[in-house]
Amino acid sequence: MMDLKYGASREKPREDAAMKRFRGHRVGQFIHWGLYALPAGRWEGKDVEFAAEFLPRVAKIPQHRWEALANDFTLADFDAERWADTAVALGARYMTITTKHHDGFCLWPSAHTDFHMGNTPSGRDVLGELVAAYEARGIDVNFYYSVLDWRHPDWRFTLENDADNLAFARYLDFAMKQLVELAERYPSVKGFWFDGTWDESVKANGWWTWEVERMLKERIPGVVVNSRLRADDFGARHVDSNGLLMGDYESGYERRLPEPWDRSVAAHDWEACMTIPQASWGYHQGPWAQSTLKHPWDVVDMIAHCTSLGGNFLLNFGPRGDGSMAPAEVEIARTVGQWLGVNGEAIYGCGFAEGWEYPGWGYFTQDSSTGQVFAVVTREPASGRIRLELPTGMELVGLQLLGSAGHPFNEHPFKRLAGSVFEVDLGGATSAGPLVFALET
Ligand code: FHN
Repeated sequence: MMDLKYGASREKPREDAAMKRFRGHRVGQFIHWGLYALPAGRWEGKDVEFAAEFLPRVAKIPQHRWEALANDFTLADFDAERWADTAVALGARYMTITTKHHDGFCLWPSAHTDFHMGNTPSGRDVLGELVAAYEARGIDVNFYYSVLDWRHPDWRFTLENDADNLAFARYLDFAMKQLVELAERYPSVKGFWFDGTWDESVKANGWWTWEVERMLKERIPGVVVNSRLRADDFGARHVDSNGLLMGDYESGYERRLPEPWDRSVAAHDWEACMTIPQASWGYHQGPWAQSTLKHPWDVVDMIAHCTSLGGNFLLNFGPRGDGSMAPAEVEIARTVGQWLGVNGEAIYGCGFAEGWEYPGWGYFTQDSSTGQVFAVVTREPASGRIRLELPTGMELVGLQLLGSAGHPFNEHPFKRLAGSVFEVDLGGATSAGPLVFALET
């Protein structure tokens, strides 16, 4: 083991109450909202087929024109309560909101820049309103913060000379002040989700990422911090030079999930984040994004996939420029949430089912407190039958289709094929979306 000053702070996952709470959530709502929601991927009449939040870079928009968007950010249809209702409809247990994205615009009235919500026509503290609305519904709020800042004069991608070093030291000081401000203004925040930390400049300052984590943990007991913040003494990210995870959970799964049979990921906490359209986080009005919205059952599949490997799933929403949620995204939230309303037992508080092999037709999940195992059938075979392979030597005593108490299906649910291998005929089982069975063993 190398002696690292800024490496991982532990070898095993955290087991305190705040971490267990985060782990049990399994389903979260990510929100990307900022000035980019106004042009929504279109500039001077032309659709820019790239993530909407990258519009100022991709369309090479002069800085003064981008900043002028703040005058149009009137919040005409923004209602934090309605956003929080969408999270409830989705069945989300936590929400992660972009306090500042790469363009530097802040959703709270920061004392350290003038590029913030307080200087828009309404002057409202959007972040404060969201924290209040979500917490009133029992939903934890986490803050996304982009360390990368395209607007700040002291930001550097690389550090080529002393002048760069000096400028970047000022930048890190500015970012630290903003983070202290966020922690002090909104002390009920449950987690910080860092982004924009991949550039050489940040990697050369692993000490700062370590210091940020320490500062947040000192100010907010139990706060949960993602691995993406961290770099060690040698610039290794997420995982330090000794192979240990930095931060509290691995946050590298972005618009991708681990292979469903890769049980190695279940050794630590992790979270995958996912867009609803193919590739935009901020609201993109063009057909490029709107024609690729995911089907709710794909989302359910991904939720079960993550749960089966002990990970959380953070589904992104991109509210529109007037502050309203996009109706198509609200609809997806409702359908996924209805499924969770019936089958959430197999998701919330559940994780990796030790000893159960990946079955191909879906996933096994296991309740971390009761030990109850569930089979989530997201890909029903054409045969209408699934092969249930239990850990060797285990007996299947019965099956209960969630949400179907009294359904005749439960009277003839399975037959033995050999040893601990059983077959379940799905014929006759009806449900809105993927079927879930609680297994009695
Ligand atoms: O560039 C960003 C992107 O806009 C979005 O915020 C995602 C969310 O994980 N993170 C970055 C890319 O890694």
